Amino acid sequence: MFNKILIANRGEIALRVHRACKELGIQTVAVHSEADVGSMCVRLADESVCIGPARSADSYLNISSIMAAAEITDSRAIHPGYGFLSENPEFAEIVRASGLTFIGPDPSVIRLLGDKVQARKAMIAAGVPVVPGSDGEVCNEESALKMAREIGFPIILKAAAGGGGRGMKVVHSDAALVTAFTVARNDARHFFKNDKVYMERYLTDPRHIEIQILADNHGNAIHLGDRDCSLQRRHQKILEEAPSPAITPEQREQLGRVAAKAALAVNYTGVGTFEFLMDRGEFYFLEVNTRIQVEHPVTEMITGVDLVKEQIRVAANLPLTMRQEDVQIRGHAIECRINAEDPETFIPSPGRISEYHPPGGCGVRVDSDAYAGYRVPPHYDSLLGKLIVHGANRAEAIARMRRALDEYVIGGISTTIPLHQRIVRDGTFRNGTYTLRFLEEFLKNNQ
Ligand code: MV4
Repeated sequence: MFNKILIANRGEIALRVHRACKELGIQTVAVHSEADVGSMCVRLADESVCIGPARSADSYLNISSIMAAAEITDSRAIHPGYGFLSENPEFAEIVRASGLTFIGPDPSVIRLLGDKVQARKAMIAAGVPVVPGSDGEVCNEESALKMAREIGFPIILKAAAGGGGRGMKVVHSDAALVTAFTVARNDARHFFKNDKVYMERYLTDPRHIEIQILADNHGNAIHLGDRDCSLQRRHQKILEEAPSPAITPEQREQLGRVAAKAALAVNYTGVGTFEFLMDRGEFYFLEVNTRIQVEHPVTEMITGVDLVKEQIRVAANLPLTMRQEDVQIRGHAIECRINAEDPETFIPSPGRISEYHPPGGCGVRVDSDAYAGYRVPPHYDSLLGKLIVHGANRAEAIARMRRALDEYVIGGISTTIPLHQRIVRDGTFRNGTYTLRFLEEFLKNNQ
C-alpha cells in the first residue's frame, strides 16, 4: 500500500479522500489554492502545500505545481477526486511518467472513453445497447441529412470530446439541421479544441440511470447496482437516489452485468460509472465517467462498500475485497446536494458561514467540509456538501431526508436546503415517477 497520497482536489471530495486514506493508514498531502488555506482538508491533512492563486487554472489545474508538490512531499500516488484533472489523460500520463501512481484507470482507457465516438464503438462491440445513431463521426452536412432521415427526427448532435451536457444541439427538422451541424462543429472546436461531432436519436422524456462498477488489475469486474440521477437542472444533478424507483431488480441485475462485462472488455480498472438513458423500459448507453462521482455515497449506503478505499486498493494492485455474489443491495439511499446558492434563482452565495449545525441520528451521513466560521470562496463551484440518508425502504429514506433537512442549520449564506425541503414533499417525487424534465416543471410551478 502507498505510504503517502497527494489529494489533487478541494472541498468535500478532498476531505472524503483524506478520510479513506486515514482508515487505510496512509499519510495525506493536501494541495490548495490561496483561497483555500482555511479549508477543512488542509487542516486535517498530514501535510499541505499551497499550489497557486485562487483561479483554478493557476492552482487545481496547474499540473507543474501539483507535480512539484508531489515531489517535495515524497508522495507515492495522486488522487484526482472529481472535476479538475480527474479525467485528463495527459495528467494521468505525467503522474505515471514521474514514477507515481495515478488513482484511476490507465491513461489509454481514460482517453478512449473520453472520446464519445470511440466509446460508443467500444460499447457496441461489447454488446452494450446504445441510442440509435451515427456509426462514427458525422463529417459533413450531406451525411448529416442522410443519417437524420434514417434515424428520424428529433435528433441530437453531440461533441465527441464533450460529455456532461456541454456541446449538444437538438434538431427537429431537415431545415434546421444544416445550421445546427455547423454551429455544433464550431462550438465543439471552440470549447473542446476538437470539432468531431456525432448524432443520436433524441429521447424526449427519459430517466438518467447509471451503474457503478468496480474493477481490479486481476481480471475482476463487478457492479454495485444503479443510481437514479434524473433530478437535475441544466445538467447539474440536484438529488440522487439508489436504487432507482423506476427499474426492477431483474433490470438492475441485467444492466449491471452488461456494464461489468463492458468494463472488462475495455480493460477498465478502479471505480467507474456507466451512464444510461431509460426510455419506455429500454436502456441506452450514453458515456462512461472514469472518476469517483459526487453521488457515490448513495451506492456506499446501500452496499456497505467504501468505494474510495476500494479505488485506492485497486490502484495499489490489490484485488477487490468482494465478489459479485457478495454485493447485496440493502434498503434505499437518497442524496441532496447542498449548494451555496439562492434556492430560487440559483445565484451563487459565497461568504462566511456564521452558524453550522449538521443533522445526525440514525441513517444520516453528511459529506461536507463546512464549519462555523468557514468562508465559502467565490472562485469555485458552489457545492458545500451532501446530505445522504439511508432507510430500510424508499418511504423511510424520504421521511428521514425530510427530518434531516429540517434539522440542518447553515447560517450567514443562502443554500439549496429550502429547495430540497420542497422537493421531498412533492407528489411526483414521492411516487418516484419523475423524469429528466421534472425539476424544470417543478420550478415553474412552485415560484
Ligand atoms: C441525450 C438526451 C436525449 N437523447 N441523448 C446530457 C448530458 C450528456 N451526458 C448526455 N445528455 C443527454 N443526452 C439522447 N440521445 C438527453 C440528455 C440530457 C440529459 C442526460 C442526462 C442527465 C441530464 C440530462 C438533461 C438534459 C438532457
